[in-house]
Amino acid sequence: MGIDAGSGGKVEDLHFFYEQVKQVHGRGLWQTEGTAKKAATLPYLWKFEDFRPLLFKATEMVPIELAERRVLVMANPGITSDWQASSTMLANLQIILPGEVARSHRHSASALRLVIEGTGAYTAVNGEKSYMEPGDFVTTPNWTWHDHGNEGDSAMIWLDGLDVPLIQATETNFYEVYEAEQYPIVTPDDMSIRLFGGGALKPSWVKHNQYFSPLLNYKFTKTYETLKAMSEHTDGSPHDGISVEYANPMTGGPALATIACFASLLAPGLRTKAHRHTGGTIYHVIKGKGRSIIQGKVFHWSEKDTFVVPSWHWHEHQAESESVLFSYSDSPVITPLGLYYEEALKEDNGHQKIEGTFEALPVPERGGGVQQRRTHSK
Ligand code: 1HN
Repeated sequence: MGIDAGSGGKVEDLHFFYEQVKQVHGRGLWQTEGTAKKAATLPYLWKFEDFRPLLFKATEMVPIELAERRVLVMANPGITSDWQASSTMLANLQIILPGEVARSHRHSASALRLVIEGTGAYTAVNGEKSYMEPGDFVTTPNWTWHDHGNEGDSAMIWLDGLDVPLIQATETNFYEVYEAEQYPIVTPDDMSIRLFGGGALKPSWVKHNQYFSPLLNYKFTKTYETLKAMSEHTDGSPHDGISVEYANPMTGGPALATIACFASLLAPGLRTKAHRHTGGTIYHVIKGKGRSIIQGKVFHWSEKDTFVVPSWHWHEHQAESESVLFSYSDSPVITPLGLYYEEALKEDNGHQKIEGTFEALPVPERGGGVQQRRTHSK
């Protein structure tokens, strides 16, 4: 970019002037990327079948004590940092073997789990264990102590969603390791489900003035049953099918301070109508097979795959078999600031023109050797 000498002066004078501005760590706004900067998040899809063998390989190669969490991140190739799925969020796959414990820590980032396979493992939050089963949506609110343990007899895998890039951008990222491997159990198992899992019934004596939901585990059996009951007498949203938000039962607000989470049931053969909205959204296929058209490109998905729809990208979904899509979005951050915009596609009966099919991008050479980051001594 750059502006050459206008009517105001000679080219040499202008260069001298720019140099003077540079010397005080300034820039002419017109010289910067500034407002012209384009969004970096690419619509992208990660196949679970590509990651699953690598997760098991990681269990042989990387002891859990070393990794703290045995996690493979799904890195969006449009973003220069090597670990983000979208501009504000992470999407990771975590594996934990029988008998293993992922030690206790806490951070100002909010986290969620969507269980993919296995049973018998728990997440403990501030001393309350919640046992996880496939399809369960589990919350780890910001600044709560949490550890995971697998008391079952098979490996357990789940999707981790976190808002770390957002928290880093606001420079409010704090992280602390607990002094012991596990935070003491101080609450009966699944107490939050007993207290707050009753749908429209909430305990009248409990005060919970927090930004996040007090419910630690939204069981899939209940979510699925609710979606199916709704689907008997309504088509739901033209854009998302029968779609529910995992709400904070005390306020009706989002499950996590910065992340809103949803489950959508798509009937076999259903094709939704395209819309676009601000806020990046990460989708995970709990069940089913189908495709989504994102900004004119077809993304084929099947069970356990994960994909990202960046902010302000047209998208519509088409289910081949009955499908349940889990999704999470940074909308709680942008909505209170007046930055949530939404638009339905008017042309072609609400369907995009198809301009191609998604293919994984080649992996760039990033250089660097094998790195192992950190250990925590016990
Ligand atoms: C974290 O705390 C977990 O608790 C998983 O399981 C992934 C990625 C970045 C930062 C913290 C967990 C994470 C994480």
